[in-house]
Order: sequence, then C-alpha cells, then structure tokens
Amino acid sequence: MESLIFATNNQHKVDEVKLVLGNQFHLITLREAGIEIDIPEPHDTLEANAKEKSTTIYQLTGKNCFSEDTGLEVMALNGEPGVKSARYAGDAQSFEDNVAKLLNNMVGISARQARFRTVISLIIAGNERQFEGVCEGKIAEFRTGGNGFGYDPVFIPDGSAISFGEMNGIEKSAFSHRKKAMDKLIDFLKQSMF
Ligand code: ITT
Repeated sequence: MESLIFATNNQHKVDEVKLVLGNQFHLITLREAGIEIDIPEPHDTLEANAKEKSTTIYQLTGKNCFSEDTGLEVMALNGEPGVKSARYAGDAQSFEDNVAKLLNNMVGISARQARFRTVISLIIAGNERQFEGVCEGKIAEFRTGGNGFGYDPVFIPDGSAISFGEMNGIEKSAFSHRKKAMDKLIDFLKQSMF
C-alpha cells in the first residue's frame, strides 16, 4: 500500500482524515515520521498556506505528502475569521477564546450564514495539486456539544438541526468540508499512477 505523510500538527484533523481514508492508503503522521516542526502559515489565503505546509514537509523528507488549511468564513464578518481562524483571538490559538470572540462579534447579527472551507495541498513526486471542500451552515447563538474541535460547538451545517459539536465523527463527515476535500483527493489518487 502506498504511503502518504499528512503534514499537520492537529490530531483532530488526523482522526477525521483517518476515518475517511479507512485502509485505502497508509497515512503517516508528522509524529510517526519523527518530524517536530511548527509549520509556518504566513500567507493571507488558505491556498498559499496549504502549499507552504506541504512544501515544507516535502523539502524536508522528499516523500509524497499532503497538508490542509481550513477557515471558517462568516458572511456578516466579511469572511472572517477565514485564514486567521486558528489565531482569531491571538497567538495562543485557544479554541475557547476564538469561539468567545466569534460569538461576541456576532451579538445582534441575525444573518448568521457561514461556511467552512478546506484546501488540501498534495505533493506527489514534486508536483502540487489542490482540492477544495466547502460546508455551508450558520453560526449558532451559543455553544452546544463537546465533540470535535475549534468552532464545532457553534457551527450548524445546513440540513442539520444540531451543531458539529453534538455529532460524532461519522455524523460530522456526512456534512464535512474536510471529508468533501478528502473525497476529491482520494479520487485523484485512485485515478493517478500513485
Ligand atoms: P495544522 O496547520 O497543523 O494543520 P491548525 O490547527 O493550525 O493545524 P489550520 O491552520 O487549518 O489548522 O487552522 C484552522 C483553525 O480553524 C483550527 O485551529 C480550528 O480552530 C478551526 N477549524 C479547522 N477545521 C475545523 C473543523 O472541522 N471544525 C471546527 N473548527 C475547525
């Protein structure tokens, strides 16, 4: 079975991606690859940051790999927190503080449409390709559920009455931005010579 390094330091992402991949491909985490690095995300688009992460790991290992950058884009906030989702409330990258800041900025706003957008950057034999997944939904008035991570407790996907925070991994993957992007990646890998 072919191996792929998943260039992320976020264990929640690893868990979700493993659930989608099953045993179709052998996923190697950064920890398993013995790589301890805080990959820079200096750019102002998800696409450029995803590429930065995969390129960093490809240059380090010479191995096929992929990364992803995800943002929560809130219409009433002109697309914020977007590419700044991880550091919305500051460099501490606290999920709790980020959610608190978001709910605070949404007080009194009734138009609560938002979307999660994931951009995967895959590098195979030095060539980069990107795959996008989008999940439309809305920002809840308050947190519900203790599952998932990040903004999950305040994001209700369209077609659901409950937030991602109230869903288990399989339930989230029925709606998830990450799952949609992964499906495109898997299709590509199956069709290519990989
Ligand atoms: P890596 O860069 O190491 O992959 P990260 O946590 O820094 O991990 P991002 O740069 O993509 O990941 O940050 C996106 C932030 O958006 C993340 O910290 C979460 O707060 C949030 N986020 C991403 N995907 C999410 C999801 O599926 N559900 C809820 N929040 C999510």
